[in-house]
Amino acid sequence: PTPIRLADYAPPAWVAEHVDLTFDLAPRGARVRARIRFVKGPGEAAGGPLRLDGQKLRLLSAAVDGTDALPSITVDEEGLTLAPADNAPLPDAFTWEAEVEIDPEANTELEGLYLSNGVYCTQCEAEGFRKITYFPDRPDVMATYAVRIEAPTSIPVLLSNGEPGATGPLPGDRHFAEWTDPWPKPSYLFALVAGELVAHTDAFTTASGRPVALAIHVRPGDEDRCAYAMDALKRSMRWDETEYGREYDLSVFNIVAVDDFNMGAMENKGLNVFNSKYVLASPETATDRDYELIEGIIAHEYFHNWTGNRITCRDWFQLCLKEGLTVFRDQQFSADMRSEAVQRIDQVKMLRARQFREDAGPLAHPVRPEEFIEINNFYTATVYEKGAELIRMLRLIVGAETYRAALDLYFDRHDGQACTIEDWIAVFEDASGRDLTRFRLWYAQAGTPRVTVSEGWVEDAPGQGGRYTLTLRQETPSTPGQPLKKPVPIPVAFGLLGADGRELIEPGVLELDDTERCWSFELPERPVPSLLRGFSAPVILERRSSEAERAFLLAHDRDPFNRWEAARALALEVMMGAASADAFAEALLPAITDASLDPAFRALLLTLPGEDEIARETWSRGRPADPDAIHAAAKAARKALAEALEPELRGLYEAMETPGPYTPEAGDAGRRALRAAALGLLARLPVGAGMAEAQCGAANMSDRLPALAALLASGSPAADAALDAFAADWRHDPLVMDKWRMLQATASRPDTLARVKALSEAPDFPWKTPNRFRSLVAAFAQNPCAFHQADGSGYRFLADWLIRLDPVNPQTAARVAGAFETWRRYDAKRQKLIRAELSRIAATEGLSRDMAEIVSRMLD
Ligand code: HT7
Ligand code: ZN
Repeated sequence: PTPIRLADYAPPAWVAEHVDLTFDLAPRGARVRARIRFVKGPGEAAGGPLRLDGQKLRLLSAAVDGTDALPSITVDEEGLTLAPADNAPLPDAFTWEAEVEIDPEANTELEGLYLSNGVYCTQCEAEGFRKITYFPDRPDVMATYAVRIEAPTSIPVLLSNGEPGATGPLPGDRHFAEWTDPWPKPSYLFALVAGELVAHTDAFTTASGRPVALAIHVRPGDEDRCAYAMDALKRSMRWDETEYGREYDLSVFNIVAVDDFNMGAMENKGLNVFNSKYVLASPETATDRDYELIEGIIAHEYFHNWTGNRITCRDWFQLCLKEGLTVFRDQQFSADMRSEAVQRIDQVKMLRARQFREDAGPLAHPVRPEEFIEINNFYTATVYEKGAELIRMLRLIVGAETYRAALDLYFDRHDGQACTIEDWIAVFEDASGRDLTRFRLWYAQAGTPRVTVSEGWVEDAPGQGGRYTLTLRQETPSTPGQPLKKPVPIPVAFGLLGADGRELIEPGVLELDDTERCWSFELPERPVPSLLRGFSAPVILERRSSEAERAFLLAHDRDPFNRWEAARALALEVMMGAASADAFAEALLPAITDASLDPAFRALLLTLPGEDEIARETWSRGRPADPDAIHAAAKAARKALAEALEPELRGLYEAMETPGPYTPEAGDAGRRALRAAALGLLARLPVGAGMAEAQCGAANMSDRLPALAALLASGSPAADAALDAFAADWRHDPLVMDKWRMLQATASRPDTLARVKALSEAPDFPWKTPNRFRSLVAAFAQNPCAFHQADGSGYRFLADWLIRLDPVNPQTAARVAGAFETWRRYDAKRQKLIRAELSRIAATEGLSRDMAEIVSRMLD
């Protein structure tokens, strides 16, 4: 297939103003009647042929302005074209009517209208609406919608976007419900849900006093697991009012949890649809991390109401316009709800693990890509997480107040529009008066800049202070299709510390706006610099630094991010065999036992880098990564650290016990996290296995799951019985069993692949449900050791499953295939094995567009 290019963008020839849809729901033959008012579009092609996208639709009838004596109509696999004909030119405005039949039950791709566990639901982003009816399925066509749903009364709940309207009975045990959405929206925000659902309800009053009825709809039996999601929703609504001045704009806000879902959630106007994993939580079934994710994702989808829905993207190349901004907003929200420092560290860990990895491999692409074959392949860490980092940098560069002014201007200027990154940058230029031409490069250029640091110190006279010079130099390695890179503006937040830990000057931000820049400071003593505080830019900072200096920053830096960063750098050296565990333990000890520090932060200090991170680091230092050697070294380092800190770890384990009943509140969660980190290390010692085994009996999942993980890591023979007991308790709960499968898939045990294979071959393994597939197959592909077995059996296992899933659910299959993207990190033999599997996938007949694109990019 030929790629779609940003440079080829043309405004639509026709735009839909209003859409009337009537659904007659049935599992195998659902009928959709559409009445769409079209007017000429703004572009050059205005008034020319009308192209409507449509896939897997059976066209039953069509009419223009009420007559089936149509202008010329040509139907193909991808849609239809309505062209003026001699006898029937297209009028300046007209009403298109069509009735189509679709097959929700056969829809395993989970795009368009499908059935999930008996619940009808839709997923239209990015291009799913074309599987529901013929339509110009592009985000710059924004229309109002009126929807009527007709269904058997056995399906009591009928939902769509906007405001509820009439409901009533129909002959033959059927009924209907009507919805109208007054806000013009692109088709990707359309949604319909129908099923036997129960609602957890609540209410919210907006800042200007408008009441909003809130409801979370779930399958019967799940209604008592919605309270946290509802609370998070109300907090999100209030936060958007106070922090961004954005009020909700309908009288109802509905959320539905479904079991089959390709991603986390979807921000359809007034009707958010969620993967049930990110809604349902109870102390017994969900971990603290689950609660945190629920809070963040509920907020993210809610915030889209303004950043994505009221102001949307002109085309899919502008995806970061809504996603980068909305991720940044949800990050701000989580920082306000929880510990800002802990949130920032977690974000950076994720950015490095996923986005830096993407930027360094064959799938690297700019935050605003310039071409794609399948847009589903571009919902990436680069678009989302790096996109958010760009906004964080903009805010740092212009300042918090100007940022808010720019956002106010953005909402004022562009409400109701489909916009571009140029529109976005323009509001910042207008609000700040700054020229941000060079900043745009961040959107256009792929790859992670490397910033190297060199320093000089010239003493005035002994003991009299001197001149400190700091030189920063940037370079971005080439990425696919972009061999040469230009320098980008990099804000480097910094401080200069004296020997006693004091700030020698007021901390600030250095703007590295060229390939190299040098700054000098007159100081009373030679400083230790603390650079890139708060991770002020998405770059790799390279500075030669001694163990002593890192220990100093770990002890004294007032920036918590750089404190943690110093600990991480030390830990990496230990795990790569370049520093001793004892020295690291000594540096770590004061911080982890400092009761004035947040336990969640201390837990992060105590959590050693994963083997994947060590593999990345090894490769970036120019050596091929050997997963077996890395595993052995990491295991030894963990054990050595546990031995060095044993009494303190035991002390922390005792001290961090949380009294009282479980609450998901961040303070308690932090104590549990620190306790789990201590247990994770202690489990490397004989004493720890028993402690882990005992904790496996905990009533809440936040204590039980890490205990089971620690028991597995300890190699104790009791692990199997504990796994069995867990399964016996939770066999009835698919979301909890996902955790059970994931633990086994990511365990570093000699028989991991055999176990995973056996679990995947069990006749009751529902692999077509994405959560189940991810919990086993995708989780195994993240196993740093078992996946990379030297004989290639791990790679073969993944490839076999991808080939099986691809025809069923290409979007999820292609996403999981990304596990191969790091193949260049490994030794020649493993590279050859992975290439062979990728080639085998590529040669599979009937491969989806999603998979074909991903695999060919990885092979290039
Ligand atoms: N905007 C949504 C992205 C999305 C998606 C969600 C569910 C299933 C398929 C999907 N394709 C794209 C989710 C978000 O970023 O909020
Ligand atoms: Zn989003």
